[in-house]
Amino acid sequence: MKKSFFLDFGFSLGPTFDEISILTQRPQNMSKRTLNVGLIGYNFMGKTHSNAWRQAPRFFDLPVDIALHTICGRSAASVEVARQKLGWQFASTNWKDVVSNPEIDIIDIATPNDSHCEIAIEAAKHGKAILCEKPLAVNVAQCEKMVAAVKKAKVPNMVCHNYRRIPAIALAKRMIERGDLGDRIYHYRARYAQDWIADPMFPLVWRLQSKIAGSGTHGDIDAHIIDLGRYLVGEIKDVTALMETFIKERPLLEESGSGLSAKASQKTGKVTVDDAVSWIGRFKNGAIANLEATRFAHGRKNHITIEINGSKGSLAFDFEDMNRLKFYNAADPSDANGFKDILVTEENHPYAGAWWPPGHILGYEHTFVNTFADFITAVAAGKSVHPTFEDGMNTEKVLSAVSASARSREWVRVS
Ligand code: SOE
Repeated sequence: MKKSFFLDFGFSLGPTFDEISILTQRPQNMSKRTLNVGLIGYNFMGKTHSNAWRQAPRFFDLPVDIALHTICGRSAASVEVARQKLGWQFASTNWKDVVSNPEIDIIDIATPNDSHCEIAIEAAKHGKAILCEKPLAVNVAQCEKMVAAVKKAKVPNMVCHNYRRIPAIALAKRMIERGDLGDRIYHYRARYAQDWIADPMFPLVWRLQSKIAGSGTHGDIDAHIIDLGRYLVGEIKDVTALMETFIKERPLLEESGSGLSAKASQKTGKVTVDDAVSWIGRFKNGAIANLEATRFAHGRKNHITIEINGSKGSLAFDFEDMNRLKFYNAADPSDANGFKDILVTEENHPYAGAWWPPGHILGYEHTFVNTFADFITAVAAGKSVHPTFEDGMNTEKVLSAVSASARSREWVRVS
């Protein structure tokens, strides 16, 4: 380190230039340990995750700091662009180098579904904490291997079902546990609707290919409302389902395109996943499940609606108005009852206290930041946090039972 100008005269009034630059790079509490993250994947989810890793230690009082160490993807040029734009120190095109890098503490998997299993198992072997995008894998057998791997290695793990950490959803969980809806839940009704593939000319992206995605709308977005049902109401016992692929052939993807805004070429290929799924089922606690997921609902962009009816009241939620939770209390006087509109931004609401003053609302990205803050806290303590890989596997079991029922047209037990 360079000597201070003042030290030459036997006293010091402040730090040297080098010391100043170190101080400005590390504005956080110097005594905090820093955990290095390696992110595999850099598209839509790569972007949401990069933002969350950066923001979580800025807004939440976490026991450790986070460094965005390495971002990894298949194309050297694209991953370098992502590195610069999303703020990572290093870029790599080899995920095996990233998961075996001794400098890295946490592996974040944001790749297409068919690669989750291999990457997670390898990361567990190297003792890394693992955060994995949903669905956990493409089938139950893969999920079981992943659960076995993280259990054997005793590494913290979590599946990124970010909607659990919407403050209104976390408040719904608190209210249900407190008994605000009564001691019986009768109904869990959930709909997840989008429209980004409603155009038959939308190309055959990886999410429409069963080899890569496992399933279509089902694993992509039905998985989220299944996870929320398991979180808020309980485990599902049996199901009966209907699945449909409306557009069976689509233009192939133009070389340069990807993601949800991809471009079509002249050639076509087969769609090998579902476009929509509707199913009913029974929870182990006797409640009835009624779920629908579709990407063919024109006008619905990311529409998640939930209603839960219990013996003493009801809750209703709409993601496109995600700062609010509606509560109907059956005990209110009959001439003055109705749904109460709770603006979930008070300091004592889940997660809200880490953000802005009441009424200064949150958005989609905060669901990831809240999720990552909980994960970082858990990793610092050497623990997993819900939804764990085991939760991801149990959600996959429901997905699998629903698919089996759609094929057989019979009731299927979730096993
Ligand atoms: C595409 O349907 C997608 O990005 C999903 O993969 C996410 O899980 C969902 O939350 C938003 O839509």
